[in-house]
Parts: sequence; C-alpha cells; structure tokens
Amino acid sequence: KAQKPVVLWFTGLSGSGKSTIANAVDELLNRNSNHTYLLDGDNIRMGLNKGLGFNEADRVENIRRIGEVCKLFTDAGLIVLSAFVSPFTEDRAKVRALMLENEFVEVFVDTPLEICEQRDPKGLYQKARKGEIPHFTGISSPYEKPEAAEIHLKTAELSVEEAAQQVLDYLRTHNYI
Ligand code: GGZ
Repeated sequence: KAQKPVVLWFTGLSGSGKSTIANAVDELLNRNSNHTYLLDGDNIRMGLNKGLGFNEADRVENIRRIGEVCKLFTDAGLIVLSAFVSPFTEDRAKVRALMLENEFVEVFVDTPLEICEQRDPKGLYQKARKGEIPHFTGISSPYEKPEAAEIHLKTAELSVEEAAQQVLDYLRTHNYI
C-alpha cells in the first residue's frame, strides 16, 4: 500500500500519554496496512542508549541518536513513531533538520503538568518532588513547549482514540497515507 515515509515525533511530559497515543496510532496504521516502527524508551533506552541518563548532555545525546535511527528507518520507507520527552527545542529542531522536507511531523502531546502529576502512574513525580530523582522534567528540569508543532493534541479534551484519529486525519489530509 502506498505511503510516504515520515517521522511522527511525539513530545511531551512524562505521563502525558505519548507512548499510549503513539501505540494507538501505530495500531490504526497497521490496520490500514502501513509499514511502521515505534521507538520509545522500552526499545531505545534499554538497548542502543543504555548507559545514558537524564542530565542535559545525556538527553541531548539520547535524542541525537534517536534522530539518526529515525533517518535510517525513513530511508527504508517506514512511518516512524518516536515517543520521547525530548524537552529541548534545539534538539527537536536538529532532528527535523536531519530529515528531508516534510518527513518530520512534530506531535505535541499537550497534557498539563498538574494532570501528569495527578496520574503519576509510576510514582516518579512524587519521588521527584521529594528530591529523589534529579533533573526531572517539569519539576527540576525544563520542558520547552513546541511553538509550531504540526499536530497539537490537547489531551485533556480528547480520548486516546480521538487523539490517535487526529493524527491519522493529518496523515490522510497531507497525503502520507
Ligand atoms: C524525565 C525521567 C527521568 C527524568 C526517568 N526526567 O513516564 P516515563 O518515565 O515512562 O517517561 C520518562 C522517561 C523519559 O525518557 P526519554 O528518553 O523520553 O527522555 S528524554 O527525551 O528527555 O531523553 C520517565 C523516565 O524516563 N524518567 N528519569 N529525570 N523522565
């Protein structure tokens, strides 16, 4: 089935729903017979980027390597879904610059900090508040919001399925799928 390679770059706070929504988009794309690959902490920070932590230098290197992997996979023709906090505007811009024109679509998973902190599925915010996790995004490390993301998901107003559908609509409207 015809598709144009693209990176869907999900960015947002810990607990914002990046991975959950990216997985829902992945499932919809696969149902549509598209060829995809999903990158997240589970398959990158456990393997290729094992040994990188969360200080600024390590995050920069984390995102740089992920960008290079995205480049390889789009060269192979895939639709890549990448779900990392990626808190720094400059690092996201560098990945964008690595890709061909129109092969990078930024998806801002815009969930307010208060909601992420209320959810706190892994108890990380609570630990961060107690000072037990240094450089925690939103608490003791900055998150620079995208100013011009192609797709802005206001998750407080959307279900996971609606958010995923918004991404699919964008891909259809712009003839990626
Ligand atoms: C932010 C952290 C931290 C710190 C561990 N700050 O909710 P999660 O658990 O599953 O998602 C977070 C994930 C962030 O890794 P990324 O590779 O996406 O980050 S970045 O793009 O900034 O390199 C969280 C967990 O790892 N985690 N420590 N200090 N998130």
